[in-house]
Amino acid sequence: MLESLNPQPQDKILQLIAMYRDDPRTTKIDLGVGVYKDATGLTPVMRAVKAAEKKLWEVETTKTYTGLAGEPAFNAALVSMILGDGFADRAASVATPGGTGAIRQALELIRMANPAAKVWLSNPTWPNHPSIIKYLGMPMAEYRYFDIATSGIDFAGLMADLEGVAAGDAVLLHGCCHNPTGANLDAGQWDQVIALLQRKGAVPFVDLAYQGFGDGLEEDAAATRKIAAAFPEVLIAASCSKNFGIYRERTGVLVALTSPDRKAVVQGNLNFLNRQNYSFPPDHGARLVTMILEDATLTADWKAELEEVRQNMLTLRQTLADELRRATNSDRFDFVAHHRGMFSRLGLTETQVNRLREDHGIYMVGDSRINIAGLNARTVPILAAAIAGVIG
Ligand code: PLP
Ligand code: TYF
Repeated sequence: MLESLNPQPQDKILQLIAMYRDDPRTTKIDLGVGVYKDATGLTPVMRAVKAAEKKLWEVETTKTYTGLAGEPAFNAALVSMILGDGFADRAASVATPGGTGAIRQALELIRMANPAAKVWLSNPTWPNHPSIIKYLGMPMAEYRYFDIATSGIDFAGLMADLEGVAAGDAVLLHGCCHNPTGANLDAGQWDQVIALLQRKGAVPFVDLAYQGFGDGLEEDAAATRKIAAAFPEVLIAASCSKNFGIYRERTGVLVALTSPDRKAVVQGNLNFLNRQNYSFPPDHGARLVTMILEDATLTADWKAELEEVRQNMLTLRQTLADELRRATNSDRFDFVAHHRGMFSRLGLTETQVNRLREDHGIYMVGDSRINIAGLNARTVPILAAAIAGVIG
């Protein structure tokens, strides 16, 4: 049986990790996978997470199964963190293994509810989106998103393409901090997208993997909250991997907003999907998040550290934009300071990306996406000089 299997394409982002590891140069710089790193290159366990883990060891009395949907307190805390108050009567939710698990469950829910529904993706988007959709055999379409000339949003292209959305189609939107481009809709553009999708009868499907990494915890949820208020049905796949720094704990949530009288049936279907795929979702990370969000002192400390992380990335963005101005004697890369989140797509060719890796030991994804958090004060000028060299 197994001899009939064919090799699978590898995830290019994860492939880079291995290439970087195998590079013997001590001067190498890793701007690949989206993991936050401090100035010393470490991905620390956040203080509040450590404190919660210590407390959990003391108070945890059982590791018996949790509920199929996870612990209700976690789901409630996340719904409130994402949406604020006022959505509890519309929000069905399940804990999932990370944001990826939430995306997978959301797609399966869409397929179960309406096998003909197309899923619309921004071009470009996180490669796992089309990969999972293809694997599930679902119809898929793209909308223009990124303007290569300005490294901003191709808003006219986006609106023109979304005119093709049919009633009942799901439109995947990055709630904040677009991956891989770093370019994001402004408030006025969100309003126009919402009005268009309302007119089309679309179901918004929000991927929220970086709440707190862009403009702030509340600010980064603003678009999702507007969408939640504007549509009868919304799917939200949220990840705690980045904002709590608990990547390997696999902590996420899928929220399905519906009408209060449909909530129980939708909840039952979410529970069913969890049961089909893995029964109970992972609990450890979810419990840590709940403990942090239910304790005012831990919440305050977590928010303070998350804000340090966000500010650090903003400073790196500004210094990189400044250094690139100096090194290239142009404003070509000023967009780096205006982008938000972990990533910016620099607009380099594949040949230039390869030269940065081969000649300079600088690793970025092939589409020239860099992880801003992979930089520090020492490496920013090195990157800027190397870029100036390969484009010159
Ligand atoms: N969605 C996007 C756009 C991402 O970049 C990621 C990765 O960080 C995720 C979802 C899900 O991440 P995880 O499954 O690690 O929570
Ligand atoms: O885009 C990134 O780098 C992060 C991390 O299969 C990631 O979202 C990358 C690939 C993958 C899972 C997570």
